[in-house]
Amino acid sequence: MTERTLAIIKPDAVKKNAIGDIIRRYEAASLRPIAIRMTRISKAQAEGFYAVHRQRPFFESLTTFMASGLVVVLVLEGDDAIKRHRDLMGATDPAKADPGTIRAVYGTNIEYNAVHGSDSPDTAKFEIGFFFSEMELGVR
Ligand code: IDP
Ligand code: MG
Repeated sequence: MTERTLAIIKPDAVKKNAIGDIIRRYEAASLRPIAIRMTRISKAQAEGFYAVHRQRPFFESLTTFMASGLVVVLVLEGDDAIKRHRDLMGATDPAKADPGTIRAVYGTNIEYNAVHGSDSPDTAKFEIGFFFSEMELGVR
């Protein structure tokens, strides 16, 4: 089934000059970018985006990290996009991610792990709407 998912190339991966290679990996996997923006997320926006994690011990550090530099946010569309994107990303902890996955290649540690991907259809809907308007998504 064709799905949409939200991807973020996090500040650590942007600083590693990995934007091009990461987007190439999406396209090679037939996860087509249908909306894309380079931006800087404020601390408050990061707190809203990661609200589900607000009770976690890493919340403060994670939201500071996400607001620490430029990010690239994208909507990817493709067959079974949510799960296939997660597979391409690899496990949350780059040390445990399968070899060749984006996090294995570009992640530094469990927090600075290069990329974000929605984890369910409901999450994808919330996360896409967080960054992109109906008009930007429009007819694709
Ligand atoms: P996910 O990004 O693989 O879906 P989540 O559990 O949703 O992982 O966590 C969101 C983000 O929070 C992770 O991508 C990572 O940046 C950070 N994070 C997750 N677990 C830890 C931890 O144990 N320590 C520090 N940061 C963490
Ligand atoms: Mg998650």
